[in-house]
Amino acid sequence: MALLMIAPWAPESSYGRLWASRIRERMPGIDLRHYPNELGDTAEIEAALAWMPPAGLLASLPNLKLIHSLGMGVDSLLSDPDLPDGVPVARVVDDDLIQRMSEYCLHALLHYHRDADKYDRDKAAARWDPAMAPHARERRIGVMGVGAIGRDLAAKLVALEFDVAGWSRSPKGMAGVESFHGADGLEPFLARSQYVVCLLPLTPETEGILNAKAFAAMPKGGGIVNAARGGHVVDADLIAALDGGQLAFAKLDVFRQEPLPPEHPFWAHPKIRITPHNAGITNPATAVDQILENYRRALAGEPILNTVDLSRGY
Ligand code: NDP
Ligand code: OXD
Repeated sequence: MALLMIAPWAPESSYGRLWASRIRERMPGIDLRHYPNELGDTAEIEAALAWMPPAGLLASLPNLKLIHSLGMGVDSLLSDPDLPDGVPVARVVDDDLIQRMSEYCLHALLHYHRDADKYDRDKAAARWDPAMAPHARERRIGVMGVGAIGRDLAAKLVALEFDVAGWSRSPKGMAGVESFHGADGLEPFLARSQYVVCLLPLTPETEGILNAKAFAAMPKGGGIVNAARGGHVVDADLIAALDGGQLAFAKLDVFRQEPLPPEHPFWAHPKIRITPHNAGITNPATAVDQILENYRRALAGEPILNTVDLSRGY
């Protein structure tokens, strides 16, 4: 029995070595193989730990009992048209990663809430021009997706006294957070949210959800933070909303194509801030135990933790 790691980073990179050393430390004697060089006999592979696997690869492993995402998102696994039937798909749900994601979003939101770009411009012009920022309770923030990450972010925003709403598929009862849900709840949610943070999974229902219609529904002069997936944003609609003044800013961590190509107009856009999909990088030190617990469960035929509902896509 073997665990196959299918990852876009090289096993000899520092991140690759961190994963391998942590896995071997926590499960001595494990037959850990890296795709493609150590694939070996595919019949011996009983679990795959994957991020962006080549389409069809998982289906070529005849004795697979578990497909485990290397991160919280699973879109790069579920987009495989040949995803094998009947094999559970699990994801990482890790407090370390959740904290990093909330921190990223808070940093972005506070940046705009306190008008940090103005003070950068003022510094460049040696201009001393203090202005009073609105109180947090006058700032209406909308969190799209209040699952593991969005719920944590919303609670932290409430603790800072922001006026917070969440949008999800099912209604929520979070203290201090106005709950909107379903297709009918989207427009009123957007209409009350000056700043919108996207923390949705990428599914056929959420693809392109941040589009011209959504931006037009938001109050003029607001902005978005997208730390979920690039496929949530319609790029041309975002640029038009920024250029036309409907939106004042966008902070983007994720893109339809990653790395973001040098010729992409987002790079040079003055109202867009970019980070290279590092809002929350899975930390092997904290995530490996739950992955190996699932590996043990798969081998023992026990129920798997943090499984994905394939019909919902998350
Ligand atoms: P969860 O699965 O825990 O939560 C998803 C939330 O989205 C839920 O509240 C769910 O509603 C809601 N949702 C899903 N589909 C819809 C829909 N059609 N309409 C309305 N609401 C919907 O996800 P996580 O919080 O764990 O992660 C969210 C995403 O963050 C990941 O899928 C990944 O893409 C991204 N991510 C990005 C990282 C980065 O570094 N940039 C790092 C980690 C994650 P309900 O509660 O009703 O089910
Ligand atoms: C994730 C990510 O989904 O890093 O975990 O994007």
